[in-house]
Amino acid sequence: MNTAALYHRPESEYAYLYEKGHFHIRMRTQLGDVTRVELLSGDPYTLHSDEWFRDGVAMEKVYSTNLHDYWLIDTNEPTNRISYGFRVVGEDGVEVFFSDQGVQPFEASLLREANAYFRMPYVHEIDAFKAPTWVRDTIWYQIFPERFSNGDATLNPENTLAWEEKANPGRDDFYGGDLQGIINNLDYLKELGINGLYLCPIFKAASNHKYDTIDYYEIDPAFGNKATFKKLVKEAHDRGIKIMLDAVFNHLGWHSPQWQDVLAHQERSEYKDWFHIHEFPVKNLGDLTTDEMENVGVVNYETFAFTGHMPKLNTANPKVQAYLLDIATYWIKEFDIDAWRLDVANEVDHTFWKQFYKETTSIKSDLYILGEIWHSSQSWLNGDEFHAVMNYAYTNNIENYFFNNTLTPMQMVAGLNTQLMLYRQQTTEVMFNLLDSHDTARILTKANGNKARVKAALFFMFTQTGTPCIYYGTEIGLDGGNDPDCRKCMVWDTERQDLDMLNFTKDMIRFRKRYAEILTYGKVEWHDLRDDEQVIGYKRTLGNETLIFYFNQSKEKVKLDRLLENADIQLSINLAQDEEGLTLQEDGFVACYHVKGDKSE
Ligand code: ARE
Repeated sequence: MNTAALYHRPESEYAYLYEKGHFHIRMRTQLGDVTRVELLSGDPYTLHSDEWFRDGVAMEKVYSTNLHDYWLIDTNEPTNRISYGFRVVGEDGVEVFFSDQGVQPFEASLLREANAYFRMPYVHEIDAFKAPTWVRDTIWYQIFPERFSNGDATLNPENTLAWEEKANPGRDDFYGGDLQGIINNLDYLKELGINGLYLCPIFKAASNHKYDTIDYYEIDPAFGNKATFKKLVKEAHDRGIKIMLDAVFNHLGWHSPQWQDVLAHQERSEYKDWFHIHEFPVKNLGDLTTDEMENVGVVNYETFAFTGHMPKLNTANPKVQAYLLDIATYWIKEFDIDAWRLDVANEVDHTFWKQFYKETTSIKSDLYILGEIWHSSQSWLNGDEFHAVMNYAYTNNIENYFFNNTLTPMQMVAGLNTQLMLYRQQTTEVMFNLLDSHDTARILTKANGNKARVKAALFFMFTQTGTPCIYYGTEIGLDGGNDPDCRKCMVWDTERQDLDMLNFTKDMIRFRKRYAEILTYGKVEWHDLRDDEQVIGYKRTLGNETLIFYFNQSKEKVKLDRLLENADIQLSINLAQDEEGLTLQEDGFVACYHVKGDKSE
């Protein structure tokens, strides 16, 4: 047995309170190296008693990656005090005791050694990672406000182009999208089936994307005003749709009064410590073009990326903290928003985010705090900063399998499981799963126009644990390359919408809602990963209900196994019933619903 591969860490994603009475303990072993793991646990104050030596309880091997197997047990200790260790049996028959003191040959005498055990001295519910429960049932829709719908042409900024005037929008184009345009289409969104709306920034800013904030307290005049926004929130809430705004707290915009004051007064500015300025006079880049601004290289003040017009805020400055926290709480208190998406979240200090979490959730206990982080994010997901992140690191595996063909089925599953094992179960349940956004090429373009692959990848994502997001326009067949091409105007002319895709998206969202319980809490079993054929078969099981899925990305049709004989097909593409029974055509998938026991249940 490779004992060096044994891993566990208390008070982490390896040992945490999932919910009252359910303490999750995970243990990691080298892939294929261990046949059995038992948990030996009990109240540390009963260690002397004979009952302590009751047999270990078998843990279940729940996930595997390309390197490790992960074992899980859902346990509980009535006194909330837990000492525990692991009896590990290797494929080679070697038996060890793995505990706080490392690895030793398994000897009964060891078990009486009080300090040998991992400890959860007292499991406090108040310490547990808590995520707002409404998020688990949310299906998100992301809107880039400038390009969704022009509802009030009187607000059009100067040089606004006609809607869809350019097939490929330019970086500095304006098309007049606004909040009224969103209000006008809430019934469209309701009918689509989404119940969460993520709006890219809407506060006053100079650009069409509004990530270069001028005034966080004002709605951008091209988008509308506070009255319109208040109406948008109410109309959305009336339709059961939650609202998430975009907080750009890593930096301010060039035209913000604070930065303009620095440019005017330099070292005498009252805002000089609001930023990271290395030397004065601060370089005035005001006359650069957008492209020049976005590639200024290293200047004498810190910026987002090398974007000169986005000076980085000093969020360690108490005045900046107070300013930003007031903004964060203002839009909750005055407009009843439900969530904040935090821009460039990984480059703002943890100290500030801990304050942010405390202040905002004290006003709205079920606020959803979503960090924009493109990589593994354990440091921000311990329950005192964010509830979740935009789960690019997880969904990249789906993209690499379905679109880029750089992963086999087994490699994709290994990548998904690697990410899943970084977080507590309750975190995974509210992760924001997306396959594209305003920062990436659109999935139809990533799939080189192969709609069947887009449907398969979306459906695959919709059947995983975590809350899925549709980027505006995906449902009607919008394509687009990297930013700014991924920000085309929404197509409202039904003659030019892909209605097949629209109906599929509605069916997929209905499917997700119908089976929300299984798709959130159900056990995952990969029962058919055919690396040589690019076929994936897996099941989600909860209680006596099982969903069975097949995805065939090969160019051959695949005969589906007997599992499907008495299944009700719930949603499928490219599924054929022929003399051999059910076969799945290339680039297809099927979801079937098979209840063990009484079908009428
Ligand atoms: C401009 C250029 C882009 C360029 C970008 C960064 O147009 O081509 O990639 O600068 O140099 C906003 C506008 C963008 C504009 C940007 C700067 O929407 O159009 O882009 O301002 O003017 C990283 C960050 C991530 C950030 C992306 C853009 O980690 O936080 O870069 N995303 C947020 C917003 C953006 C917004 C900003 C930040 C600035 O969502 O819309 O941009 O407020 C890999 C890396 C990621 C990287 C990602 C994308 O996956 O792992 O770290 O994200 O690529 O580049």
